[in-house]
Amino acid sequence: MRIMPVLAFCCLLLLSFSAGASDQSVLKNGTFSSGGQRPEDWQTRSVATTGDAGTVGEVTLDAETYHTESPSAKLENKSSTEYTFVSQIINVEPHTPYLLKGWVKEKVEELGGEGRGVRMAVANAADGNIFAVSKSGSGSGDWEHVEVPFNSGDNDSVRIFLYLHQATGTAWFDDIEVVAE
Ligand SMILES: [Ca+2]
Repeated sequence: MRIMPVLAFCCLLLLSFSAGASDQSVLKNGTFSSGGQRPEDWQTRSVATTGDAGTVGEVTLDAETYHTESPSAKLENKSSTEYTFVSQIINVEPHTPYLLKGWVKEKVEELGGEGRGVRMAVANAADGNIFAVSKSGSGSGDWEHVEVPFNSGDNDSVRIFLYLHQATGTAWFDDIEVVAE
């Protein structure tokens, strides 16, 4: 008779402990609230993906369009050959399931030949090879919740990518988190 309450208490303790742990994002500045012109803790880059370089896109902080709090990260491409992204290397426990999640808004005007549009992705920190990715966004719409489950495998760090790939238009990202599951 006395075992049940003890077991129940232990279960509650375990539940509250794991709930606390999973609330803790290992990603920094996922709200993009730190930084002046550029988001702090994130690397930003835009490259032309064809020989005729032309223009390259840009990453700014958008104080007008955001999910819960100003600002968001705004990625813009002027041609459908550009690839613009923000990325951050985070520490993870090896062989652990994680969830990359956040909010994405897109206004894609034209997708290039091999364009993958708007995506959130997880890559090996060492070589940048992507091993988990969200579905491709290539339209226009309001804020949408996106989740990318992944397992860290042998990695003790991974690189998170938020990108607008070979598409003309704009992608906004906000409230990005990575939590252990
Ligand atoms: Ca924000």
